[in-house]
Amino acid sequence: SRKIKVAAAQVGAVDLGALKKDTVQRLIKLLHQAAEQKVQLVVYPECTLTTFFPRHFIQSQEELDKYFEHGEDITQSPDVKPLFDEAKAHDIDIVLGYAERTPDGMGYNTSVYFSGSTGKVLSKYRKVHLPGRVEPFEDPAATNQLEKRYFKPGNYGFQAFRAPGLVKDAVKKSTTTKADESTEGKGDPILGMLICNDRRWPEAWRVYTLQGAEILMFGYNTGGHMSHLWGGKSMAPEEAEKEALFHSRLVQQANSYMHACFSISAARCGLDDGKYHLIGGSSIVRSEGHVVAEAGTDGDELVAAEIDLAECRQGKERTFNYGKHRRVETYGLITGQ
Ligand code: CDT
Repeated sequence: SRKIKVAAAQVGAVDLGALKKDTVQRLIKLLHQAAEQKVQLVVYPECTLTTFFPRHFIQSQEELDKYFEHGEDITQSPDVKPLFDEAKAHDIDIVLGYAERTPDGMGYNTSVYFSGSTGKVLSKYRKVHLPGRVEPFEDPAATNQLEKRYFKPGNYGFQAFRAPGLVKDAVKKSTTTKADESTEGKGDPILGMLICNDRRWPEAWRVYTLQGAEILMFGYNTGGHMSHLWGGKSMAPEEAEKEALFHSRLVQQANSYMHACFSISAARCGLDDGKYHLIGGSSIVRSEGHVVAEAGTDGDELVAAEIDLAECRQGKERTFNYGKHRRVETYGLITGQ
């Protein structure tokens, strides 16, 4: 067996004026709960550190920049450093989503994988599938989704990586963090990160699992009342929330099963500024598609479970054995070739 105790750290409402350092204290509180439960890996949401600002049309660059982390190394960002220090002190690996402003001024919707045992960032991912629009709605009262305005599409692709030491009883320890085939299913776990809307795109899961990924991890900010943004029919708020939760669960369970990997999802949720609703539903899903654990609230909540990566072998070696059963000669249209 290859067991790991993992958790999604769901984060409830974060208002527009919330201070990052206060939000980070909430994240640390969740980390301490994780430590008490002997959790080894904690996944935080997308853009965890602030309110989900792409819902607002922000015209001042100075104002906009307050929602971003600047520079190359998030672990040294003064407001956020205490979280990484705590993760290191407790030897817990964390995935943290945040808005990244690079030194050359580009904005990305980013997440990092930080290893508690080494105190280093092992991998960085930048969101590929940016939803929403570049231009705001004409109606000033409308709730926007301006990710395409504030962020560039991620330019790192989907790079799977190893997390050394996470599986305590791994048969063979890897010597690098690169995902390689020689120890697949035996050594340190092979991981991948997605961010929110990416979870709805099977191509992203497939590129990771072609590299042997065993756990996909992602945070999300998913509006409960945003069917207009999808061009969908207008619905009563309760119906729209149910539909949003249904689709969120559906894509996570179906993609976990079809790609024979576990998945951990963490919501930023609740009612920001008392009026912008985001769904909860943070969960841990097994490689056969079953939900192991799921949030019961729309607030700060740790959703933890022990998982056994050996379970992935059923899908990876039988039902969805890529080497034996894929028919790549028929898939050219998917990549536009
Ligand atoms: N943050 C994010 O990617 N949210 C999207 C909703 C977009 S509304 C058009 C999601 O897929 O949940």
